[in-house]
Amino acid sequence: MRRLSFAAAAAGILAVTAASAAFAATPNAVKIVASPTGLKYTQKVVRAHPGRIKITFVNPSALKHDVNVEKGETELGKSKTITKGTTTFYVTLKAGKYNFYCSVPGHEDAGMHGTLVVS
Ligand SMILES: [Cu+2]
Repeated sequence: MRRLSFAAAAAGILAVTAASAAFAATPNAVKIVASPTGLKYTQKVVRAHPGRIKITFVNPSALKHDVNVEKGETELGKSKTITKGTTTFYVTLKAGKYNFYCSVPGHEDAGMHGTLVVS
C-alpha cells in the first residue's frame, strides 16, 4: 500500500512538471499587423494552439482598423478599433480554421482579412 501511494505521488509530480514545461515552452500568442498604407494585414495566415490565445494587434496606420475573429458567422472575439497603436485581446479556441478581418466598413471586402489556424 505504501509503495503504491508513493508511485501515485511520483506520477502526479511528473504530470504536473510536464504540463508546466509544455505551457512555458509554448506561449500561445499571435501578432497581427495592419499595413501602414493599404487595406490589408501584413499576415495572411497566423497560427496558434488550442486554448486561450493572446492576440496582439498593431496598427501603424492613421486609418482606423480592428481585428475580429469569427468561425462562419459566429463572432468569437474582437480588438478595439485603433489608429497608430497596439491593442490586445484574448480568444479561447479549439483546433480549427478561423477567419480574422477588419470590421471598419469596406475594409474586409477590400482584402483586410486572413486565416487563424489553431492546431
Ligand atoms: Cu481596417
